[in-house]
Amino acid sequence: MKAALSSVPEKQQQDSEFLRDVLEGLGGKRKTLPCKYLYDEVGSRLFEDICEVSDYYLTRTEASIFATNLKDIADKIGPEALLIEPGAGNCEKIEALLAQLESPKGYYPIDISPEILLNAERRIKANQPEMQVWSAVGDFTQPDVWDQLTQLPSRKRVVFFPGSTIGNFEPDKAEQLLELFAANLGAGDGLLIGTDLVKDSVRLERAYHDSEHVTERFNKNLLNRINTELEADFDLSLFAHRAFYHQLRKRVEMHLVSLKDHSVSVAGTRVDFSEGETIHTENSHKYSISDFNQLLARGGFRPICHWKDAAASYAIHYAQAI
Ligand code: AVI
Repeated sequence: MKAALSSVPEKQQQDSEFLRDVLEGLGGKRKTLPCKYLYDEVGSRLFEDICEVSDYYLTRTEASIFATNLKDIADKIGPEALLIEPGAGNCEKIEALLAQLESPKGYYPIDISPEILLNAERRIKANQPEMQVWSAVGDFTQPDVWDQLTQLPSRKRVVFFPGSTIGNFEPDKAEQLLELFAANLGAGDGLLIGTDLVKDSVRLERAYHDSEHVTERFNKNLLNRINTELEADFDLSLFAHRAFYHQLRKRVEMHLVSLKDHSVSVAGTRVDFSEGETIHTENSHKYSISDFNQLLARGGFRPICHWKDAAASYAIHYAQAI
């Protein structure tokens, strides 16, 4: 398995990549920051809080679809499957599914945090001592973290990708990610994936601009992170959180809006903001069932079936690699 903790040169490389991405993003005509940087320790905790707020329906709706259809889902997957979870985090979502499967061959979680994986592995082993767990530390969008899969036994491999994380990828990147999944599966192997469905913009916008202001703190934390890690002097009170649904692009966009003309220093580089100018921090794409089926097909999968909640807010899809 991969090395457990990141070494000093690795950390320096991550820092300089962060600086490069921030200067590049803020130096463009339209300012942007990659959404992956929202998830430092504080940001990850804030995201967990978002999942609990009542306006953010995604997490609890997905959980209820799983709870209602667990047996059906397990039957679709079939016996002796190896489950692979890219971006597994605390592996919480998969536990019930693993317990429901017939003679599972094991679990292959992939995550950038070795500590999180270790804790998750311990918990799974405590609850299901027979379960084989092979953890892979790394970025799941990189082909090398998938390498060890070829040596593992299974009748069928199934990639488990819940949480509507696919929505945070631009459609062309989402297609590439599905292609990467498919490249690590054989024909007939499975993909179980959660997506948020297109719906009325009021409900969508409320989910990303919640009344408890947790998403606002999550978004603004990115500026805090840049201040702390890259010696910048963002004044958080000069930015407002904005989230809106873009009907044409079928995505919720998250921005930080400058409230007045001012300048910020980022590691010695001056960045000018005019009043109303925004930093675009995240996209969350919403799919209809047919749009997502088309994306699956472009990514190398045959859509088999899907499960929805009664209000058709959210879907869990099962597809097979071609
Ligand atoms: C992680 N991801 C699926 C969340 C979403 O809904 O796009 C991230 C998020 N951003 C703001 N709220 C939640």
